[in-house]
Amino acid sequence: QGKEKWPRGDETVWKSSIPSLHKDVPTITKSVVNHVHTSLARQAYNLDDLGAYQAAALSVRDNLILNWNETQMHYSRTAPKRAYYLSLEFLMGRTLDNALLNLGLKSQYSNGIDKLGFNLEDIIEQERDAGLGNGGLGRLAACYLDSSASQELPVWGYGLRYKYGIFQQLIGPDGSQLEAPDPWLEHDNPWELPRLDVTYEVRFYGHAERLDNMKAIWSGGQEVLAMAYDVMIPGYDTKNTNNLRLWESKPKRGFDLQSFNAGDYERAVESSNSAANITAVLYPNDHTTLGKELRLKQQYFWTAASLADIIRRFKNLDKPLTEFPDYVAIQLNDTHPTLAIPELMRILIDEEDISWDTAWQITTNTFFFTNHTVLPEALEKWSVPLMEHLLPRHMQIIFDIVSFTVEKKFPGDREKLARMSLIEEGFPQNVRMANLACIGNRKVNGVAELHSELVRMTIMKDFVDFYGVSKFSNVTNGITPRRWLDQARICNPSLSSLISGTLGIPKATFLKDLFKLEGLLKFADEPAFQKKWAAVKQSNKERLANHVEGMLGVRINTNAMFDVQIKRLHEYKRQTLNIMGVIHRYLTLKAMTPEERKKVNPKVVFFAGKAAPGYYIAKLTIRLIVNAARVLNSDPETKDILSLYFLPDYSVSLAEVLIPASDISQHISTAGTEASGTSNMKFCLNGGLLLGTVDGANIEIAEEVGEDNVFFFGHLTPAVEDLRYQHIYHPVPIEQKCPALANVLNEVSAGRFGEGSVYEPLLNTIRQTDYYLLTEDFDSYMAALKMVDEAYQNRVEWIKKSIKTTAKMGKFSSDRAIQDYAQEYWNIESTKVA
Ligand code: B1H
Repeated sequence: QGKEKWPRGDETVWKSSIPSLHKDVPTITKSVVNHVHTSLARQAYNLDDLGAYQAAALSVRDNLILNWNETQMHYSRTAPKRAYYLSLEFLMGRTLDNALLNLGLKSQYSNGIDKLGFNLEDIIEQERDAGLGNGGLGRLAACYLDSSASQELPVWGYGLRYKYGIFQQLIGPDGSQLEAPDPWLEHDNPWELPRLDVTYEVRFYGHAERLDNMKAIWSGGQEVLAMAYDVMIPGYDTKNTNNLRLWESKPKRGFDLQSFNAGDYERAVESSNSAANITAVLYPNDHTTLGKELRLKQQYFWTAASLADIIRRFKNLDKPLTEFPDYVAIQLNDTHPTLAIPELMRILIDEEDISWDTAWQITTNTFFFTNHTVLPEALEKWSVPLMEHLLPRHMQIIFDIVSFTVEKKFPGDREKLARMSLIEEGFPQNVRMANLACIGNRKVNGVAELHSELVRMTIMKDFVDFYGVSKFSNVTNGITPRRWLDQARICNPSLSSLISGTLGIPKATFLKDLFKLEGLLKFADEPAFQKKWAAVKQSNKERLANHVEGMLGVRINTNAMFDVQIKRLHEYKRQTLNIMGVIHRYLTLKAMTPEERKKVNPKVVFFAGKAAPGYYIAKLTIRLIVNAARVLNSDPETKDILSLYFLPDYSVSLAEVLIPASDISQHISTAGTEASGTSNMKFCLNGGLLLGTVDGANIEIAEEVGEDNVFFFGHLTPAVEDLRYQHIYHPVPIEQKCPALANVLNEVSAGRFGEGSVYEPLLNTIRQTDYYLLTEDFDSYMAALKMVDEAYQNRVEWIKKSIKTTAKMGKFSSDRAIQDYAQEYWNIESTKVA
């Protein structure tokens, strides 16, 4: 087919018919109206905001497609080495605003939409978030795609097209979290292109018969189809537009003909339902593994389809497979895609007739592995019987990997072998995915300096001895300044315009080189600049207040300090510590005279975040926050100086309103538990100060902005293990250890915030083992909060800290992070589309 002459027909007709970008206002309005009339089959008289959004989105999409086409053509022609980012989660959020900013067409579209009688900011709000992820890990993947495209790097993402993304969170009458399905595709999704012609067959179950030469034949079982959907990823200020390919599962045939002919219609559609189920829903269990067969099916389905696609593209180059690693680098985002390792081995050995050693050579030179957590409950293990049942050939290959690698090197050392083995002994045996990921990769990295050190010292210690330390390194996470600085400020005067005006450089300059923000340092002491800086923060607080009013129907005091903790609910992140601190503050205020209370600076505390549906303790924490909020916000003595809000259904687009409005944000994980954190960077980039523990990327943020510009508290990582040991073997009653916290627990228990007995299981986690060390850190936490209060009293000093914080965020651009990966790991280069 490729050898045919093209275009077919009359070349001049083709050439003169190629569409061009909608760039100027008349062209834009024309294309929007065109989509209203044709794509939507509507007209001016029956167009609402949703319809206007859809038409505008389709018009912007036209532009993206043209750039996307050119980019892909350019990559095919120049055949550069490419990198692929395999992630089970891409937490993209909304697209319209981001696409307009990256295309540099926001003001043109705003004018055009205005002319048609709509308001761009309003129609932007019509878009549903693409919530195909749980939290930081998924949002990181989205930031990395933006940075790859913006830096003109040939990078594609591969993921799953879940029909339902992260669940919608509702708050029930008793204050508990309720879950509802996320209907993100209900209004159709203009940002994806179904590729009916890009499909692969993926096999499950069946049997694997070994032949000689280490080969085998895998046959039988169930076959399902993977179909591609392409999502265009526009770079900022460049034509380069990369691709995110998401797979949907489909039955190979509509229904099973044999059962159908036998008159058993239910059975006939059963198998097609089971195929469609694979990509039905995102697993919402951040940081825990359930060992569920459907999840393993998701992982294999996705890695098999992605690898087949990557290999097909490589084969177009007409190179021998031994050169595969020269043209392909594959980054594994956590252990979720680890099956790609035995899958590539299977393809090379069974289908391509390559020897085991050469296949292993190719495989281990292709993959790179990022670890995102050292928490034991998050380290994936799959039971050997389940693997044997679902993926019999892969299980054989994993056993072969064991005998050809680790066992060959340490035939004697049984203990070391047991620790390093891919197989954990037990009933049943388990496959340790982190060990497999480590052995099958060129490089392993953690996501912040401390975390990478912990990876080397704990979960990968034996492998460091085995391979040498150079295989293990660090790439500190980053965030895209396009979404998290430029776009997060949709109101005027926006922070990015203020920065651009002050530095006298165009926005694009510092949005592409975030270190340029350092230029702000010399304005930090200028009263006029401080005033403007404070005005931006104030207007963002007003915007948040309006948003909350729309959401909850309450009016927030925007003269108060805004204190924000927004992230997944988890014991290690210690939202419980925060809420206990808030209650302590409340009790302290209640004990004051009215005169004393008048001197207190008002404060509003915000929480937002989802709990995994089965995570009982995390859900109790939400319930306590919501019920405490009801008490605090209706107490006439204190509500003007302390109020509390739990904002339901936290999402990327809610974060975009919350983050720019914060004065102080909290990142208070037990030391050594939060691998990096990325919202900490987003808050600081927006001039919010940080209250946190000495953990994850907090440490590197403090290194950049200086310790006097952050509020640190709590025990350090090396102390944690010993403290836990003390709690188990030499427990001290909480009344003795931390009377202030004991008092708070007693008040909760006594029913001050609704039926006390409900909270007992939560309170007992603190009273008993206190694994996350709340009793150890509470006093220093309260001391840190006091320092925050004092610092906020001196507003000018606070504003200076805020300016200095933003100025020093250069390091945390995901552009820096992605350059690290591109240069140190993938060995790929930028290639600009002319
Ligand atoms: C992070 C996860 C995670 N680490 C399992 N690990 C999941 C693990 O569905 N699962 O099975 C989902 C997510 N997520 C986060 O990654 C870290 O906790 C953050 O500290 C870090 O900033 C983020 C990005 O590296």
